[in-house]
Amino acid sequence: ADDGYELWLSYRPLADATVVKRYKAALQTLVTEYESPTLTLATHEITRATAGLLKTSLVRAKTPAQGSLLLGTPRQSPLIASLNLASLATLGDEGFVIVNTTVKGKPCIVIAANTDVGMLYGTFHFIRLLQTQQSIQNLSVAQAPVIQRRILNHWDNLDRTVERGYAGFSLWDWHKLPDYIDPRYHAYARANASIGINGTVLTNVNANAQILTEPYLRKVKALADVFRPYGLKVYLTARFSAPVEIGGLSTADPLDPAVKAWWKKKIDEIYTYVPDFGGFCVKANSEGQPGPQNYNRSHADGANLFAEMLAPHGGIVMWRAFVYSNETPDDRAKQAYTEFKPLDGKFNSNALVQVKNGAIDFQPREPFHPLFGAMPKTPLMLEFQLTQEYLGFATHLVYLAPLFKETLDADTYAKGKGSQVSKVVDGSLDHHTVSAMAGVANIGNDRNWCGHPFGQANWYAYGRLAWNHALTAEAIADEWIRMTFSNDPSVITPVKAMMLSSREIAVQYMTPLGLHHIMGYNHHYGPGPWIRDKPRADWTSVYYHQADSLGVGFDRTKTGSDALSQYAQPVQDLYGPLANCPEKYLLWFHHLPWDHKLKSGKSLWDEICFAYYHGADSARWMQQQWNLTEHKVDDEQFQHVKSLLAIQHQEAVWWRNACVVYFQTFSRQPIPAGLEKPD
Ligand code: GCW
Repeated sequence: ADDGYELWLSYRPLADATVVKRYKAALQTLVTEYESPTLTLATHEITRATAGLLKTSLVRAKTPAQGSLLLGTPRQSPLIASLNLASLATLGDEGFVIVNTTVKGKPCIVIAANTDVGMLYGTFHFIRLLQTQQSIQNLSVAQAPVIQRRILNHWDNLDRTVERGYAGFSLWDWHKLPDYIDPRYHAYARANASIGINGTVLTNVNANAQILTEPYLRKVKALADVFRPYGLKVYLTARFSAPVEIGGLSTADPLDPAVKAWWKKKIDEIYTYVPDFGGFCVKANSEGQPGPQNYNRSHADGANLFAEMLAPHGGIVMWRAFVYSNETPDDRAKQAYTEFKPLDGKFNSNALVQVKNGAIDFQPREPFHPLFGAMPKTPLMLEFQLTQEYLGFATHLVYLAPLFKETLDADTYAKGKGSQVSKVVDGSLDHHTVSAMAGVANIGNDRNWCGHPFGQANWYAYGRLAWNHALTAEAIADEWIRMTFSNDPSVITPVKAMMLSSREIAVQYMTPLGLHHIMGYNHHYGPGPWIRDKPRADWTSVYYHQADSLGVGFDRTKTGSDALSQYAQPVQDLYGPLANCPEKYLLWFHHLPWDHKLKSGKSLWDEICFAYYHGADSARWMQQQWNLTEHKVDDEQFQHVKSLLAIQHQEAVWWRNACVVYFQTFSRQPIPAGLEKPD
């Protein structure tokens, strides 16, 4: 057993003999006509996959024979050029086609693309078809990604600790780089290529300027050289005060000529090490980080400084919109919009504003961030968090694709009905030529990469959705289960049911009905609705739930903080009137009396109790689902997940008890009959 090291690429032998026989007949010869580092990766991958899945080895050839697989680009492969694959014209640098056709009179499966990286993506797609036991006859696949830059953000520090990381230490062994290349760097790049992730920000957004010094740039170059053939570009975080900290200047004012000259020189230097460097991700004037506002300049002034110097090299700057300050007494949910919306149109074309999915902070559930749709002149990135900072770390099983989809599918109404967040982010709504998505990685040096075996599904789902946000959470779960565990329906059915409900279950036992940010102080693990008296009001829980003897919830309507007015009118009409507001967002937007009647006919207090009890019971149901897979999945993984699910259930009960008892001190009502049974 590999205990998860091989991720969704373990290539265990397929069980269905009929399928294997059919695949073997079609896959006897591997045809390539040229050499390149990326083509070598693709041929190794297909060789490894067929050896594992089919226990067969392909014969290498330069011309097709019976049952051939032909890989390449029309530019380098005369056989592929002769096919005149018209669809390639529209598929760009990363798209691919997979077709069954006849080449030189022989039946052949062709994986072709305009670039080798596109061909590598096609190869992984093809392997996925095999892993999930789909037909490889009459294939006519043509795909290209909907988002251009599909990026992981590592909050990894140079001492290898990982901020909000729960899967061990950082993968990047800075001490031994550049000379020692950990084989894991290859495994990491390979996993990303298999799901189309094409960029990685190596360092924490709470940045250390040292990464920009020459010794570190040599290390970064070593990583970039490993990643390049996999189509994976390196990005870094830039600490705004670097000109002062490592440059010896007395200011970091973005409009100061000496500061500009320093950054230009630094950026030019980076490109001598990494000619395809992707650019910078910057957190500025947020949670104590330095930024342009220290010099009375705007976020746009700050972002454009980098954008200008990166543009000649084809780089971008990703300027984060996660800003809030305690000095501003306003609702924290409003602050990003308040600061950024007026800057729309002021950013250079290669400056993207990176916006978290919701306005508070990666909660189990948040309505979409009001900046989406509000800055049509600026390409907005969507930032998801794969590491489960507020969702039970690497201990709780929470499949995040339903959360991602909820945001992507949310309608901003910015240009009328049908203006979903996904269309803002892929650039189609406002006709942007650059688009990007970021996922805060849940990866560390744990043997199984993500700590929880099911954390891998979140890395996987993020990559798949950045490639194609129209995929459903269910389809992605189905693929991942088959690739990771088994094609056996008696495994797929319970595991999929568990995964698809897991996020809703976590919402129920943590923060039902629109409650948010009531986790333990600072670490954000476990319940802490009682948190008060902290250095900042918005670091307490009482700020967010506002419970008192009359009721509970954060009033964000006109009678409260009016954060609702940051949305387009139809969204206001949906969330504002109590009769329309979906109950999942109720206490996000409204402060309501404990006896307020909900759609079920129950009072708010009773419904809160039911949610917490139901959530905790459902965590037990998850254990039962998983138990159905015993002896049908790898035993080590079975035991691992089983132990974690037992903890999750205990902690769901902890959440339930803590929250119900705490809120009861305000509601002063009994727990509804039938729920009080001890657990
Ligand atoms: O979610 C919060 C985290 C911080 C993080 C910050 C951010 C990297 O608690 O640890 O800092 O967001 O996104 O910048």
